[in-house]
Amino acid sequence: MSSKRILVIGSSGQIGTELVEGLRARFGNEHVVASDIKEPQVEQSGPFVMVDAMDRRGIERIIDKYAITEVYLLAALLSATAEKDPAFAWKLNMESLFIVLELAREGKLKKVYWPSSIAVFGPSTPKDHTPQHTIAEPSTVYGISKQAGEQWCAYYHKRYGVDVRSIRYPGLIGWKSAPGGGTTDYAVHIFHEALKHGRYTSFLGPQSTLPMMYMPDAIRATIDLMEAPAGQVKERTSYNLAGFSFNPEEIAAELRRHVPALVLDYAPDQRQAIADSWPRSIDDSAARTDWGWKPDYDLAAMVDDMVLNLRRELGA
Ligand code: AKB
Repeated sequence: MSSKRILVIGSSGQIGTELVEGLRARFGNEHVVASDIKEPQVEQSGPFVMVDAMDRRGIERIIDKYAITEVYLLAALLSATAEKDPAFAWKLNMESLFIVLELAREGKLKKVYWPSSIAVFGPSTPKDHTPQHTIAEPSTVYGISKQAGEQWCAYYHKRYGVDVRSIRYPGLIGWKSAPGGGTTDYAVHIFHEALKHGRYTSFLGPQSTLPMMYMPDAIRATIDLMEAPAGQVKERTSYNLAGFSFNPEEIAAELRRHVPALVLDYAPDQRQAIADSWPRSIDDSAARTDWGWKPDYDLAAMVDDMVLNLRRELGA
């Protein structure tokens, strides 16, 4: 059994719910402490504690109590929610990162994981096969916080030797947990509505192509990056990661293999402008070369697996 002890901060969200499960399967239930200010979405097979990601003393107490060696910090306001309260989004997204980076600098943690996002890119970024290193002028507060966070991660690594690792997630699609506050959330909602009601109104227009990934790939990538030998982790800002890209029309076409009568309507809202500012597809060759990343799922395989599992879950 592993000697590492992991704390996941923000474990009740979309990624946290599945990451905790993945980490517990790999390192043992008792070796992974889940924490959040919200109750978990699923029953816990290991320790869960309530803590605010901005409560440094509370986090330190958990680190001491459970002899934590690694933190995965997932707490954040996502793109759409962050636009409703930019000042709080900046505070939460930055303060929580500083707390764990400082704890690592002080030698209380061996490793830190912090998620970035395709939101670091903006309207002036090349939209197709967006390179690892390119123009990144984000137009959302979420993107600004992720871009600044990436630079802080690189700074703490270079200046203090902090072993912090990061991935720029595309939109993530899974059936085990609900998304909250993102621009890519439609790609999860459409499955639920298609299977329950046979119709969906998309808040993004038909041609809004965005980079996406199936959650099992994202979880595997996250743990693989954290388990890679330090020398292989060459990007200390954050790694581009790609699964597949699609727009609402294309995912509806795939879904119609399972729900032939699916009706798709469009009512674009303020999230459209955010989607328009992001890349259509991502070049993840650095992640492939440095630590062997390769996705298992393409669009069709993801849709088949989502439908199979959600039909069972929903009894639909
Ligand atoms: C969002 O839509 O805000 C997130 C992301 C791409 O970071 N899913």
